[in-house]
Amino acid sequence: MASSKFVKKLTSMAIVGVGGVAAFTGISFYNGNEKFYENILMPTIQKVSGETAHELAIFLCKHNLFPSSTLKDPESLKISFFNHQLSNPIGIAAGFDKQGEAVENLERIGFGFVEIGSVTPQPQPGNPKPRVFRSPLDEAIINRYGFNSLGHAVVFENLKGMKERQRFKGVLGVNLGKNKTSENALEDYSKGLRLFSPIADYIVVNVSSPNTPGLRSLQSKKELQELLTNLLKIRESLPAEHRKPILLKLAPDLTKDDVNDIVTVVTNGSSKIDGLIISNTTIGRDDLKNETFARETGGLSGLPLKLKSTQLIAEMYSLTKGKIPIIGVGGIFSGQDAFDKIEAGSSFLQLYTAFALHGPPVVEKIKSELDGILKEKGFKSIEAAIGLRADGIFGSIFIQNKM
Ligand SMILES: Cc1cc2nc3c(=O)[nH]c(=O)nc-3n(C[C@H](O)[C@H](O)[C@H](O)COP(=O)(O)O)c2cc1C
Ligand SMILES: *[C@@H]1O[C@H](CO)[C@@H](O)[C@H](O)[C@H]1NC(C)=O
Ligand SMILES: *[C@@H]1O[C@H](CO)[C@@H](O)[C@H](O)[C@H]1NC(C)=O
Ligand SMILES: *[C@@H]1O[C@H](CO)[C@@H](O)[C@H](O)[C@H]1NC(C)=O
Ligand SMILES: *[C@@H]1O[C@H](CO)[C@@H](O)[C@H](O)[C@H]1NC(C)=O
Ligand SMILES: CC(=O)N[C@H]1CO[C@H](CO)[C@@H](O)[C@@H]1O
Repeated sequence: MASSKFVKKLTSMAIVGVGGVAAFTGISFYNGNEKFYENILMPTIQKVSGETAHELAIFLCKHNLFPSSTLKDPESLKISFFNHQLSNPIGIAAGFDKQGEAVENLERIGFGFVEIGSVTPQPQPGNPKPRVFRSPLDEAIINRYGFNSLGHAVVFENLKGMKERQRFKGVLGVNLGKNKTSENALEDYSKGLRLFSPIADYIVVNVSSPNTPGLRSLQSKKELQELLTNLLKIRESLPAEHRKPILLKLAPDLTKDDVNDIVTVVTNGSSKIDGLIISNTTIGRDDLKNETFARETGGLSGLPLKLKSTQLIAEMYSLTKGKIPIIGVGGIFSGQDAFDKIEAGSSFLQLYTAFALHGPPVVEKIKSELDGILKEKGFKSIEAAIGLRADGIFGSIFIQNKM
């Protein structure tokens, strides 16, 4: 039943004709399983540019054209997330639904929670195109979007409409960005915090992006301390029901000193945040097979990021003694990848690249594989496995300290 509805929707969509993509001639082959995506939809999507593929996927989501997942989330995957209960720990990472227009369909696809953004105060166009590159060979994406955003006002309206429809029952994160030309990161983030706190279940701020000049300086201890202390103060000034968890998202390209500084700040009284998201994309280009791809500038995600992000998770988990919940993200394609991130110290997970390259079935695949691994190893829940192998087993490859 879901499938015939999907075909009908796709047909009407083909009439609407997104970007002239005659993508859906294969509609009649659709039988509601992974094959439709692997053999028809995803290869078609691979033929258009990275950004068009992204727009197409957002279009499909926005109009609820991806069918609902038929998998009932296994009991073992249940986990509490701050004051909420998730039926599974796998969320969609920031950057997919930048404008907050696809939230409902993302939940129906089977994601346990949804993070939107990054959203900047004023609208901004981001970098010139092309700015998204895929390498199926490497199972990787490089992007240099540069924070294209419709801005706070539009994204807020999108989310408000979504709340009013009352279809979305899940957990919503809002990832805050700052305008490229903005001199004052705190001002941009505090605007975002005030505006989105009533509507979001958690808020994310970041300390790094590979594309915005001057960004890395924020990773210096004092600035980070100041930023977080101020944001937490602002949160305290909000009505109690609007005080939401604040999470900090980290880049994976940190020196040992950076890591120590961040740990000192995020565990210290007045700047103690509620969680970490590890990690964002990397500026590294290790182990890439596709040389054309490797030459593009921007943030690299997917398989080549996997180990680096797992190592930083393990390191952070150990240094914070497991006291700060971690959302693990970076190159999760399978149940084993998810389980590794959990054993390294993540309580929750997110993905982007696997979803972009393989479509919705990858979410069900990861969930059932993870359930299988937990059962096979005798874990009744995810909680029981968090951080069990945080101490050294994933190795450590810090980049050299700058000084
Ligand atoms: C095309 C693209 C755009 C992204 N945009 C953002 C963004 O706006 N804000 C953000 O915090 N992370 C962004 N990310 C990073 C992802 O949220 C995630 O941290 C990263 O891709 C690693 O996960 P993955 O290997 O599963 O893709 C983006 C990633 C990609 C591929
Ligand atoms: C290599 O990278 C280029 C640029 O992203 C891409 O167009 C091409 O499809 C990639 N090739 C393979 C085999 O992944
Ligand atoms: C955001 O960007 C716009 C346009 O680039 C700029 O005018 C503005 O000062 C920036 N900062 C804030 C806080 O809006
Ligand atoms: C902890 O935070 C306070 C400000 O809230 C600061 O004065 C102090 O230096 C910090 N401690 C460390 C070890 O950084
Ligand atoms: C992560 O990096 C991407 C570029 O790869 C950027 O768009 C995004 O805003 C960054 N996010 C954070 C939270 O650092
Ligand atoms: C998406 C976004 O705004 N990223 C920001 C991350 O943090 C640095 C430092 O404040 C900003 O300059 C970036 O713009």
